[in-house]
Amino acid sequence: MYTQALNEKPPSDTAISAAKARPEDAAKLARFQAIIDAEEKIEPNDWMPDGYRRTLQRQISQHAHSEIIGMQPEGNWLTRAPSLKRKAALLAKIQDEAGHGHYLYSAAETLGISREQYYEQLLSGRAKYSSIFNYPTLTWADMGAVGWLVDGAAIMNQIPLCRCSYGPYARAMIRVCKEESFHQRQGFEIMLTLCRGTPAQKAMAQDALDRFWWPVLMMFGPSDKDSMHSADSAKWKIKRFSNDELREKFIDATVPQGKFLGLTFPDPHLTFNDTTGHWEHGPIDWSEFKRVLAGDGPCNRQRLRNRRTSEADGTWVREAALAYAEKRRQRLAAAKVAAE
Ligand code: FAQ
Repeated sequence: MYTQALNEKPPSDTAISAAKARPEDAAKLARFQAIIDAEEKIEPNDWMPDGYRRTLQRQISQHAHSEIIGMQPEGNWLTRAPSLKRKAALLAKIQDEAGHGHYLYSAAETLGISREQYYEQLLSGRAKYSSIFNYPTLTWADMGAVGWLVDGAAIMNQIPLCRCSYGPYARAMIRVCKEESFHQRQGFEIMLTLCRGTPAQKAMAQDALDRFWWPVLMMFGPSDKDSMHSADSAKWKIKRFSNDELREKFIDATVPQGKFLGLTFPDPHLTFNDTTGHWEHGPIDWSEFKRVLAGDGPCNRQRLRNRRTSEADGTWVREAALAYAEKRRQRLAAAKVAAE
């Protein structure tokens, strides 16, 4: 239960596909890879190796679960937003995240697993969702930090996914990225307002950065040497950049923004390397990442409990909708018989 643990490194999906390949599949596999190498899209009805399908089912559904669970940390501040304007913006952002979850479940369903099965994987604790959503949002400044940093990291990871080889995922990402960019800006604007406010407000913004910085860096996933899926995902052009490359791009983009805010980063080793032109960071505490994935982060239990409660509370709505659809179907069928 609650397991998000890192699994043992399995045999690579390419290796499994190759081992299982029957002679007639070799030609299909070659054709499949040629489509990908030519930068064309794989569509739901196209032939694809099992490993490609499983990778996408896993990644897209985890991504969808992240959007849905990711509504909770911000939902925590809806009733305490400091003004009507802030409340309206936060509400709209959270609704956008729900929309992203649903586009992503739709994309994942095209791979042969139903939305109900994906929900079941989440609710039973078998499926992962992004580690970042297991951290609490303690102050209003966290709404700034989530938008600025969490959505900022999400965009960095998702812009390349707009070019992912699987058509439905790539297309869903285009709208998601447009909305995430807006979320990032509203978060940065909350931080800017706080940093230009009273010393107490600026201290609140600094505290939010201090608590979110390292967990946000972990969002990009394990370092490349420990990333078990990256090799296959790169070959299949699902991933265009490695976890470490995206983490570095994010740090390079974000450090100047933090400096503009007049904030400091909670990393004494953060230094600009003039030779490489990149910021270098101190060691990431991967034991914390593993702990959170294993279900022992600050909010893992609460997040899943809330999700299960919402699912149970919504049962009557789903049942009523199905009963209404059935009545309507019967009425239309009866009207058709009467008209004949
Ligand atoms: N948390 O071999 P890799 C958002 C797992 S959306 C939890 O490197 P991969 C919007 C990984 O699944 C945020 N688990 O794996 C928003 C795998 O486990 P598995 C979500 C993680 O797939 C903003 C294992 O570790 N975004 O924020 C994490 O090649 C504000 C080995 O890792 C996406 O899902 C993690 N951070 O690369 C919403 C983007 N990192 O499955 C609300 C799409 C790794 O074998 C408010 N996903 N793991 O059991 C991806 O790009 C990739 O899946 C990575 C991981 C980069 C996350």
